[in-house]
Amino acid sequence: MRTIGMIKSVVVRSKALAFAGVMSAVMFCAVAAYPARVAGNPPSAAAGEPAATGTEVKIDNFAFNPAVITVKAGTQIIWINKDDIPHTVDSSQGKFKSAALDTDEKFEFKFSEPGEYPFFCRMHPKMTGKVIVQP
Ligand SMILES: [Cu+2]
Repeated sequence: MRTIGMIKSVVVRSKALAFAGVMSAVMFCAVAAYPARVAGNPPSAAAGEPAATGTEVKIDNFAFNPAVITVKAGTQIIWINKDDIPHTVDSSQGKFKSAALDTDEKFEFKFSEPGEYPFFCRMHPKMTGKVIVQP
């Protein structure tokens, strides 16, 4: 029947359009993320300290780096967004919550109590990390 043929072709065309939309969104993200990666500073392993004991967590290329950071109680952690898109830093336990951080914006939180503090980006919940606070 002709009618069915027409409906089918309309459905196929809208699927193709949706696919094209997704592809261009993916490509845009890839392009947007690229300059941030190139501009990223070299890791600062100053004073021969292991990288994971510093107090700065970079947000770059949709990831927290380092993802797990161990500090002494009383340490202030600074997260800095090096991506070209906004991210957040949210405690999984509701202990802290940043605003949306634009490029080069920072969020700071001082960890006074020993324990483990998982966190994530509420815009991209697959972005996760953890602060381990030792006595
Ligand atoms: Cu994010």
